[in-house]
Amino acid sequence: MSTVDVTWEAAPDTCNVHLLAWVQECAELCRPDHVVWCDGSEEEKKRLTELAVKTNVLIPLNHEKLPGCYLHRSDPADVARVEQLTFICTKTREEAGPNNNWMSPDDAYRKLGQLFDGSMRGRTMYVIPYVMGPIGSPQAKIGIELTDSVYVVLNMRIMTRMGSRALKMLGHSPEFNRGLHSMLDLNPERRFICHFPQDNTIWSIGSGYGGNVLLGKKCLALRIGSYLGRQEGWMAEHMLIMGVEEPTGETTYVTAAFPSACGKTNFAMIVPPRSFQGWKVWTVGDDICWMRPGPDGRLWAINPEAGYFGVAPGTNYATNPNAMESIKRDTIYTNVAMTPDGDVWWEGKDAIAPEELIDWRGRPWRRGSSEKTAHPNSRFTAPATNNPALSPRVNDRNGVPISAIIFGGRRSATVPIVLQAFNWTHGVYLGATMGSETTAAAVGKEGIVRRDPMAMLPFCGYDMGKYFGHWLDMERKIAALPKIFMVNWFRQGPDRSFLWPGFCENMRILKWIIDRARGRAGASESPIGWVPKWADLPLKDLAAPMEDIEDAQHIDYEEWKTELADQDMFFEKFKETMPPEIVAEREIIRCRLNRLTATG
Ligand code: GTP
Ligand code: SPV
Ligand code: MN
Repeated sequence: MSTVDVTWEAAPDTCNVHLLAWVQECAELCRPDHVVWCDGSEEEKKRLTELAVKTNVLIPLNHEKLPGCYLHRSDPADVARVEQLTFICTKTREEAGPNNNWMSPDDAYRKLGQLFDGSMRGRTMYVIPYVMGPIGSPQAKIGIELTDSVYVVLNMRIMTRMGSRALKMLGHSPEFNRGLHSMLDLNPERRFICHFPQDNTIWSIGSGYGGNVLLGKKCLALRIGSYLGRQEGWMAEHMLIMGVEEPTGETTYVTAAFPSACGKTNFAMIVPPRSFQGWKVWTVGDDICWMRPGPDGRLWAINPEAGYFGVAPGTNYATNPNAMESIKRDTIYTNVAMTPDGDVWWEGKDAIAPEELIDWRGRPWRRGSSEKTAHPNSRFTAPATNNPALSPRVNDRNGVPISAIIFGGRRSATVPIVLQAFNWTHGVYLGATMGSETTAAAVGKEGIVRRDPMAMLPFCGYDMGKYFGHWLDMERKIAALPKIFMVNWFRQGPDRSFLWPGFCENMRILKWIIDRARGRAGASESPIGWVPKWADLPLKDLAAPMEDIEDAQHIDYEEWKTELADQDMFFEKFKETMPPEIVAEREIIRCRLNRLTATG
């Protein structure tokens, strides 16, 4: 092998020949001045943080108020995931499916190879070994990310279990995800996020932001993960995982899939309202969940991540006190506003904004301005160990057993607060046809209802029809099937205010879900699923008008006929691979609604 004239700052702490050869190959392509192997030590964190401050990548915040916290301002044209520049590069277009942009692996390697060529000249290439999942877990996966961004290194340090412990777990194995990332010049014209599931490889170029570049997260844990999951008999999902402890001490584990910026972090960290004496919710994960049937017939889940990359706007002590506690120290803030004394601010942090701020772009801002102070997709990166409600079982190698799965979207109309699927197949249909209004988490217009099956539309690494088939196949492999539910916290009244108070009050709905999963609570049948009888819901002390709650839970048959018709285009798109059960579920509901609304 020819060697490239780069400085290896320190000898790598591994003699894994597969890894060494691949790093060498990537260094020859990108031509960095230096190659630095990250060990995950405190000393390294200190050194890289100082470098980031010196190069204006990080701005130190007020360390009396926010010890160890920094602000990062990304390029204003690089503030969210870009779905139209994200590709699945399988051998055939059919494998990627109509839900993904596709490029052939040859074309993608050629096209991005030209962009990577010399992209790190004058820069340092960091080698980040990381583990997704508890160290030593049979469900964990190892990845190596090569990047020219210190911001990425410092974020991966929080979001994953990285450094020497990952190299140690890898040993001499060739089985690791090969992730290559360069910011290049951050030009959106030269931005691509390409996944090669058949090579367990990810190439990301031209962005420095979140899900585009923290390759363990959406790229490995979801897109590549879902592809591997189907082959290996497990599930990679865009879900939070929580443990709900009752006064008896019994804990029930639940997962929930809500699309980006639709409430996972908030729900995962929920603090039960006062009337729930003796109840406690433990966060296992807030974004990603890997599930596998266990030898006992139950479905077991791990959180592959070690931190939270959470939405800042709307976060405050009333909505999410556990998040506020989690972001008090050792947190990287991205694209939030800054106060003159080095504190952070965003829309919804306090009732009124400070008089003066520096906005997310670094420009002076005065109260009364109509401009947003923080970007709507501004984020915090905080270690999970900061969370006062962190589940004591986050590091369990086998994860936690799941009793209920919740799907939920952001719907201003039609969808009730909660319903339960009649059975597994109907539950898969509910998840598959889930709709949600678009948010700032991805580039594009906000507030448009789009079908976002299982909150996985931007993250499923293969044909979505086959993915539904995989969900249906799981029924055979899980003896103790979790019960499936659908929720909606976002229904609005005629004045466009939310009908359901949400946040901690969601606990009332969660309790019904747990009672149903444990076979304890009543329900009545509606044409679209089981719904709680009012007496089954713990609504005592809820400070919201009962009419609003009734409106939020109302099922309007005519609206539901329109909802089913709205799914047409979606069914059309996946007709080649859509399992017949999903089509049949819809037809049964459609016929039922037609008969119930027939006149005469
Ligand atoms: P990603 O990190 O993008 O995957 O988002 P997420 O699903 O974790 O969403 P998150 O919990 O960060 O919430 C996103 C936005 O929804 C925030 O602005 C919250 O304040 C708001 N939100 C969360 N839960 C509720 C709720 O119950 N009711 C209402 N009205 N808003 C909510
Ligand atoms: C999401 O968009 O679902 C996120 C943020 O969790 S990102 O990591 O940018 O994908
Ligand atoms: Mn997410």
